[in-house]
Amino acid sequence: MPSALITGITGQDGSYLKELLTGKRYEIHGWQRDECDVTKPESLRVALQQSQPDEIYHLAAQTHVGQSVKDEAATMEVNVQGTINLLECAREFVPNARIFFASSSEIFGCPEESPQTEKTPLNPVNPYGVSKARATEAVQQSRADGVFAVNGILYNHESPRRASNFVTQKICQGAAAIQRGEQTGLKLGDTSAARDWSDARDVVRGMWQSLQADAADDYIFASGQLHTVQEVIEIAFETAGLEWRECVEIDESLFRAAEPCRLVGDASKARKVLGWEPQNSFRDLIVEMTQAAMKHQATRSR
Ligand code: GDR
Repeated sequence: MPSALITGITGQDGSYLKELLTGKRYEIHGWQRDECDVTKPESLRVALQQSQPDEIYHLAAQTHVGQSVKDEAATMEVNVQGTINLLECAREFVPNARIFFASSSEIFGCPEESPQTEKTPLNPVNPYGVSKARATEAVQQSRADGVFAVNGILYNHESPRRASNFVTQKICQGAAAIQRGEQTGLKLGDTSAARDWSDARDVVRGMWQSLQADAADDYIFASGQLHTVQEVIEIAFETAGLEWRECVEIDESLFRAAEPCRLVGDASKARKVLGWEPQNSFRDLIVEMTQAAMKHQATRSR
């Protein structure tokens, strides 16, 4: 029976990955921060020695871009030092383990080219992007030293399990709450911002596929399509049967100091080498998230 260790197992991606690997009969070891802290090498050592995983999925991170501006030190500690600690401990105590690292499109920031490929130069524009860029390079260094270490360069990916501080879920849950009369309006930042959004369940499948390949490499997982926050609003409010113009308010305090530009990914390599095939479309995903939010809120208020 293969075994896998997932850091950040309670997050959106960790929870879907756990289900995917359970279905493939893996023995799963998961860490939440209170059980094992990647910023503490000693706790990592104990956890790795005890679990002896064949595959490690390193998903634990400070994942909120806006928060990284407010707390740069903590973002660097968890995202950079935590990843380096994990790579070093794994090399020492489970040298044959295959490692997946959840990198991010934010490493490209304002890139020279669009769409981006695995060869696009890194140019992050916020502390989160800088932290993921440094960790991505640490993973590449580890690979050069002989470790099977993969960077999955993940563009935005969403699902009904997305936390509500990310914009798609904020909008879908907001529309559902307004429809139920629990909320009167929804305040948002820059609605002209555009992103390349995929379904988290498609991305998680790619994570697993990348560790089954013959050799370790970097892979972009993205839809290849740019959509705006405004499009998310229109789909979610239409699904909830509401007129968005009557509900959405722009709040300039929610604008970010530095927005990345034209972050859209070319996932040809993942498709060709790994046979990765995303299944869900942007529109269907936002409809599903809104319907799930309406159902969840209805159940909660019963
Ligand atoms: P992002 O996701 O920063 O791209 O990072 P987020 O959903 O937070 O923002 C997407 C865009 O929406 C704009 N926006 C708002 N965002 C939030 N959170 N709240 C608002 O009210 C709001 N109004 C407008 C933002 O300015 C931005 O342009 C996600 C995370 O999952 C990262 O961990 C991951 O690495 C990247 O995606 C790829």
